[in-house]
Amino acid sequence: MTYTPTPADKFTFGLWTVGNPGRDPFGEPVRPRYDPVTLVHLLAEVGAYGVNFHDNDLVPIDATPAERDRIVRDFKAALTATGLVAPMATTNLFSDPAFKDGAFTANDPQVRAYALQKAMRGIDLGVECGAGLYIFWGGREGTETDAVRDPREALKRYREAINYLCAYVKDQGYSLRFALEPKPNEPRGDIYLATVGHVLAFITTLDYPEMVGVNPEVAHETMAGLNVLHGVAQAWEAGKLLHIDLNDQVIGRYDQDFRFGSANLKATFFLVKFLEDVGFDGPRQFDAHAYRTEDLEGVKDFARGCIRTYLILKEKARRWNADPEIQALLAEINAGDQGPVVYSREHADALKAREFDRAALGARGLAYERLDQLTIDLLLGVR
Ligand code: GLT
Ligand code: MN
Ligand code: MN
Repeated sequence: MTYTPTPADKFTFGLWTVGNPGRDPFGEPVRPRYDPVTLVHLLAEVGAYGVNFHDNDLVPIDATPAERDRIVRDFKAALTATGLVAPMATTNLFSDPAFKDGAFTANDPQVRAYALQKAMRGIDLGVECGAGLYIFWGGREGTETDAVRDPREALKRYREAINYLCAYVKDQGYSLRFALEPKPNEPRGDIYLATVGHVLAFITTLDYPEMVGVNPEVAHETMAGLNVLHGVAQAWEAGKLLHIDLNDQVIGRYDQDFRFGSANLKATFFLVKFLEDVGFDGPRQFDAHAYRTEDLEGVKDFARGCIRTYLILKEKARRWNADPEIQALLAEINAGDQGPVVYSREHADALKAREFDRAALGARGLAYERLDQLTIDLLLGVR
């Protein structure tokens, strides 16, 4: 196998990922900042299908209108030259000091208004570059102390902002959907809408829920100590999985944004298997960055590694699904399943009267150890 990506894989990267200069809270950048055109060419070189961006990854926050137009023209020319697409865009509502208390949820109404203005301009920019999806990651929407804001007020403001922006998109006639990206903490002490579950519930309270879905990130759910796959599956089942951020993270650590699959191989395998089994056809964005030890070649190694690991695990998933021993075990595990249980008075009466051999149910071995070891053998390449 060569594990060569194709456009149908829809592998994308943010400009901020391969463009990450390796700054951290304790250290200065270790790599130069490359311009968007250079990064588009780098992504084409490593086999990506698309590139995503924040408004200010592309256009600096203090650019003049003429500079903006030139930058957008050059970026679009780079897309044409490389054949890359820009399926997703987002707003940077977290870097500028104006957003130190949040953007849509900030206590200062001027900050909230500025955030809406910036988001509308970002949406215009995204649409101009061909994006069909717009992400909201509320990095600064949170607190260090709950003395400053009632969380209900924060949710009310968040809702107001998303409703406003949905109405803006409709009014402009854009064909654009939103995806909210949860994260439990960092850079705030606590961030509102902490997990996929919080976001799914919040969406049902919006004016245009059909326009809004979730963008789960592997690292963010893992930071919350959760099973990413379970959140992703629930989003999928609700028809809300519009996009996914793939990376890796060790539970209990700082926000690591590691190369996809580099920390939790088995969890990563089951995630890839899920996305492939259900036929998820949204972009698979690698939202990660290279180790701080890397130069530009190392950044390419990082990007190629994300893609390669995905494709290897996709092939492993195909083999898992075709493995006779694994499938026989699954058939055995699920033998006796008689389909959905539907309520009727008769069914309930019969069920209440039925005798169960509780001891036998509890005594039966389920062979899950064998099934898991077969999975491990397959992942370790001895099967
Ligand atoms: C930032 C964050 C990511 C978000 C990006 C979109 S920005 O890098 O860590 O998880 O997806 O705003
Ligand atoms: Mn992300
Ligand atoms: Mn992240």
